[in-house]
Amino acid sequence: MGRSISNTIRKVPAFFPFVILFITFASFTYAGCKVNDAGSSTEDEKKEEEIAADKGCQADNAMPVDLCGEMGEGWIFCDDFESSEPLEDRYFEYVSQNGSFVIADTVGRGGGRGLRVDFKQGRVENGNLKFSFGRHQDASAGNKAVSPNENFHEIYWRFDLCHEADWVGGGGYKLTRSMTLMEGWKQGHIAHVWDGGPQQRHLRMDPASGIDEQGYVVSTRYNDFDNLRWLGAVNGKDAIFHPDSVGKWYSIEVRVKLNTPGESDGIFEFWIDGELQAGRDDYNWHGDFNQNPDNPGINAIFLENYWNNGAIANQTRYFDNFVVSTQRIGPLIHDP
Ligand SMILES: [Ca+2]
Repeated sequence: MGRSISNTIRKVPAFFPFVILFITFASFTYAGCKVNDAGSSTEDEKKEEEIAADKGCQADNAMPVDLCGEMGEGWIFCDDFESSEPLEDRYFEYVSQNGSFVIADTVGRGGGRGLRVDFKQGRVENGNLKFSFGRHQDASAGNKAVSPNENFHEIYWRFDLCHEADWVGGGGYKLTRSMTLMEGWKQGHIAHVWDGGPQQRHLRMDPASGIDEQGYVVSTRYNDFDNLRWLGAVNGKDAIFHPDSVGKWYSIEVRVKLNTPGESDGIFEFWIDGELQAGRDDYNWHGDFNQNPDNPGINAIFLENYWNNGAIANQTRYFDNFVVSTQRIGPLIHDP
């Protein structure tokens, strides 16, 4: 999203000389610290950049800062977090958790802005962001939806992720999921991507559905565990949360395709830096639920920082460049 900067000039003739004096003083005091085309930054930004670099999440010149200036083929949404518009304008729910999950200057993958998450020891909910698209039954979930009259049966999404270099505790449980969200937050397919494997050092896809194999909605509310079908989890092959692997940026991409009505041919797979980690193409996500074109398809994606039994340390991770598409996106890194 493009950055928008507005300047307001007000008339204050009586104080004009003082204003000139103040501007001169302010310009002198903050010389070299304003954001400008040459790329200089404020003292705070420099401090933030140094902290991020010390922690291993250095800016990566191979990733453009202005990723969303030109949308790729099939893209329905792109957020490089460079926009100064509030997140609430483009996400139907944003939980900053008292400022723990926020947009911050210079922490992005390309050196611009990104999302910083400060996990707090013992805290379970560390903030989340909820994006919606396509047809919705729930007014609140649908009120910011992109392409609200369309049904999406196949979707790709990607984002960049970096955990600081001394990060501990595996992947910290929840990371992202797509779903079919219905009236009252009943759920159809839920494509969970969270941590798993030995010492929770891998990403794991863990598909579930609140629609039975015949296509009837059995979910009665959000996370209705008593009524969910678990379809079979698979761990990704790379241990990106191993202590030797944190401290650098990864591109995470996920694909979900709902099954053909009545067939067990639904897809769930994911890549890290363009390399396939895990995938299956035999899931019965929805029975024949999507035979009816009035029924919603895939319509929400969450980015999450929910540590089931409380974060084990005060520590930080970063997100950038969230893209949602109907086609494969790829890592988006420029060749060196
Ligand atoms: Ca960015």
